Amino acid sequence: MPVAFFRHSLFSYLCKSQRKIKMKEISLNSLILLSLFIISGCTKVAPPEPFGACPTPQQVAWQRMEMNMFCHFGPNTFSGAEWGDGSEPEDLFNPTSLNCHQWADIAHRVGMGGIIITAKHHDGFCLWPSAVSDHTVAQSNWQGGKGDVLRELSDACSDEGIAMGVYISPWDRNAPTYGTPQYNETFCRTLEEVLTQYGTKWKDGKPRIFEQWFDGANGEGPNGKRQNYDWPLFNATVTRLQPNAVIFSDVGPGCRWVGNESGEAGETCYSTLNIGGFSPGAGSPCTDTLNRGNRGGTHWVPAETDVSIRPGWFWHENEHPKSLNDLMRIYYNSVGRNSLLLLNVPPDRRGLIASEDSIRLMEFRATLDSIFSTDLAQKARIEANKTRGGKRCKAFSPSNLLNDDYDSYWAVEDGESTAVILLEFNEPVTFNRIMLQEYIPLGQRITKFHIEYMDTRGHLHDLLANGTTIGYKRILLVPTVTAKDVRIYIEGAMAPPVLNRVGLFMDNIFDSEQ
Ligand code: FUL
Repeated sequence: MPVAFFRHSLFSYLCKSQRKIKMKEISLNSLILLSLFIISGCTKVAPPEPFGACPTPQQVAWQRMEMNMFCHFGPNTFSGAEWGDGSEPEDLFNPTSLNCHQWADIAHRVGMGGIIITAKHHDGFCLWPSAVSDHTVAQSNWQGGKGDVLRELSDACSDEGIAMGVYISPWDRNAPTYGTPQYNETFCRTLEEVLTQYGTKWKDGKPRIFEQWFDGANGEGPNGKRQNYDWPLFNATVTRLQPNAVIFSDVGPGCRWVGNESGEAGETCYSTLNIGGFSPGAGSPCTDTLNRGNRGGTHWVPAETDVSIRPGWFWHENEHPKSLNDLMRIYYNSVGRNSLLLLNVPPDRRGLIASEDSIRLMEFRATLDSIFSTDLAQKARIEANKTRGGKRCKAFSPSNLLNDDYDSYWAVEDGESTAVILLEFNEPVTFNRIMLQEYIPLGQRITKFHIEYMDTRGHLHDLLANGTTIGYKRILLVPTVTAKDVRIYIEGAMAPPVLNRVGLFMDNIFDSEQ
């Protein structure tokens, strides 16, 4: 309802009422309420309806974590392999000074909200004393067979306030029943053990797992057979035991593989995916689809970019962490493209993150802080040519794009699919990064945008052409410019655009040519 009409009808209601009721009968309270109603101008304007497949609150919380740490750790750390064949002697696993607090502390300092550990990789070795396997820490000499990596990580995550997730590979090159229907049952018992005993302790004393990581790999087991995985049973088991866990696989249901291991989400990246007829592993959609998602797809299955800080997933003696520039590229190509970054930082044979990795991570954090702690958009006067409820409607005002309240956003009227946002500056600002965020609890909507700016001499220039998706967060790398104003043209959307943040930043460090 247009504000003018709304205000007019309120006024006439007031006048009519005044005729009927004597002034003294109207309580002071109701007068105050009515005045507030008139001043706000849009108290009754409903928020936009959610559009299409939308995230669960758990998926929103997960996406807002932005970066998590992956820890590949197990017999491969000691053998130098990437894929153990399951015949490794248990004694091979022998970290000399395991300290999961060090992992959690590093994750915390780098701004990662969670750690996902390879509780069981393809070699089948369990990092906890599993009752359904005889290939575990309990059969090793490490800590006299009394050690439990998952317990230590659960305690460390609880102490440091870090969420804990688990990678549990269905492919098991050690399990004797692998390749028979019985294995699916055994695998569920494995899940049950982990998902009931481990995780970050919450106030209610119960351990929580924030993400269950399912690898779709399906090779041969010890008897040369492949397994027919019962994915519905596996997923139902996770959901029953850890209802808040986001389940990762090639096709979700909680989040999806981004389609490569090089740290690159699609420039166009939808969080929605058509999952009908697909399954994890060989039955998944092609990697290009995983990379980009499906426009208006049937399910909310956002992309997770898993990539290692080192060449391998596991720690290897002669490998070293990637450069700071590479980490920045990965950040822009994942978090900056509507994806969560799951950065693997493999502990070494001591059971510690090597200092060269932790130093690189601290440099990475310092660089992110130096770029993103000064938002030049904060200096702008902001306007939009359209606002839901009209210009005076505070609830959906473009000024919401400049605050840090996640749940306040700018929106337009139903039926609209285009709009222009203008940021004007008293003093010109110099920047080369533009950040945009859609308010994803209401779905992903924007499909096309471009950006222009006015230089200090009053000339208009294209800054970015052919923008497609935004999603939870989009960070656009543009040439360094000095602008008197910035104009964001939303040219296409599947439903009325809803944005909750606009930011402008200057990055003097990352070199895209390197
Ligand atoms: C893959 C595995 O085969 C790799 O070893 C690694 O764990 C990676 C994250 O997932 O599918």
